[in-house]
Amino acid sequence: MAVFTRGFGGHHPEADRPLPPGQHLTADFPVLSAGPTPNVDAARWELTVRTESGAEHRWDWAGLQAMPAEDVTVDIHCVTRWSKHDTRWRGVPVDAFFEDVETAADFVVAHSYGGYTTNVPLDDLLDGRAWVAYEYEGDPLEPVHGGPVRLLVPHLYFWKSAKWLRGLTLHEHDEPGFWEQNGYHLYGDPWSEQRYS
Ligand SMILES: Nc1nc2c(c(=O)[nH]1)N[C@H]1C(S)=C(S)[C@@H](COP(=O)(O)O)O[C@H]1N2
Ligand SMILES: [Mo]
Repeated sequence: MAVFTRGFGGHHPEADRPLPPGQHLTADFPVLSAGPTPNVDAARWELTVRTESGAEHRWDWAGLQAMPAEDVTVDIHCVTRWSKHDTRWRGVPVDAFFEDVETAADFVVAHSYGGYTTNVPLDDLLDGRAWVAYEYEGDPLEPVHGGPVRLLVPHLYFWKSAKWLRGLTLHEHDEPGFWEQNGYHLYGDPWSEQRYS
């Protein structure tokens, strides 16, 4: 029986891991915000999920902390062409916020404190592919990076990961958000370079 060894003895995480086309790796964590950083106190933070029929489901900071969180390590890809490997976050899978939500809608708009919006198909937020995140690299999420709470959707360009998350609204049709209304792609898959529409 043959014995197979994985790789060739060395571990080359940066060199071996493919990047989406047109991206380069960065070691730092750039801040990209379309406006000023809103001052969102965890004590007054709320997340509202609103269905197409107007039903609302609401969580506050204590409610969020009581939900089962995960530590996740993911790669992120900004449409401005930087990517970052192995970013570590703590957050609650978005699935948990939809457990008691009755909806026939297929699309979500994420709303932020400060007014930013971005659209994502509901399926892309479920099955453990997206998180409501509140820690980065073991520390509370910094305000400039979306603290106290941001959406994390690492498989899409990072503009979909709404900082200062305050709401997820359900829609029967795909409603373009802030950048999508300004020429960015409705979906934003980095692997097929869906940068602009
Ligand atoms: N509320 C809000 N969320 C946002 C943005 C923003 O301007 N406002 N910018 C988006 C863009 S274009 C990117 S690349 C990432 C940047 O996140 P970072 O500043 O933590 O790197 O946040 C996304 N989420
Ligand atoms: Mo971005």
